[in-house]
Amino acid sequence: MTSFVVYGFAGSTFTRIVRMAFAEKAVPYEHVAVGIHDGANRSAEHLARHPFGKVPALGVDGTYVYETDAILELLEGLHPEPPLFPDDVLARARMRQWMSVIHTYAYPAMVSVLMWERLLKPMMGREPDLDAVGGVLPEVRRQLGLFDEQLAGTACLAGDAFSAADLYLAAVVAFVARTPEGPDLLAAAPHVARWWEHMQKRQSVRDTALEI
Ligand SMILES: N[C@@H](CCC(=O)N[C@@H](CS)C(=O)NCC(=O)O)C(=O)O
Repeated sequence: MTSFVVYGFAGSTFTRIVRMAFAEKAVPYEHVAVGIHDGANRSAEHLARHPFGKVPALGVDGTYVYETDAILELLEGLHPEPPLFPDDVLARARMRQWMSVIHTYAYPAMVSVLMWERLLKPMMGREPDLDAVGGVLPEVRRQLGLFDEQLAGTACLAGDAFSAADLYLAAVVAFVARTPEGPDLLAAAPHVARWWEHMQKRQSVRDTALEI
């Protein structure tokens, strides 16, 4: 049987996506902590797993796969049940669209700015940059509005079937919801709020929840 090792840390958005995917499929894996705030991601040991110094990386039978999207592809191929990638061609394209949107646009706004300023800096005893927060909020609202439009018509992000796109969105909305602005942001995106209520009941989301 294939053995898996997930290298990353609990607070990492992308590591959480991979861990949720393993949990959804009930596939066992070893989790090896690699932090980014202590520079462990830049160590020679980790660069051998992920030459760009990011987490997660996946160890699989003596080799490494990196980039969350690629890791999910591998997992889906080896463990197709329950599916995280829809069979329907349009739904699969929609899933890829939202995964890319979250990676490319939502993560920088919602995690790199809003979460960093509002959750992480205060946790480290540092003052948030409120100008940066104010500057990013219109874009966060706009993006939540796009997810809301999609979720107004479908139960899940890529359609009515649960998919990897829901894991991507869960990993960023989990942070947004915990910011001081979170309740107002979610009140303005009621379909996202309803979806998030459901998502929080999933075992994969509960098992990977952060204790911050
Ligand atoms: N493209 C990567 C992104 C991974 C990523 O950005 N991970 C963050 C943590 S959530 C990281 O490693 N940051 C460390 C850094 O940028 O130095 C993927 O899809 O896995």
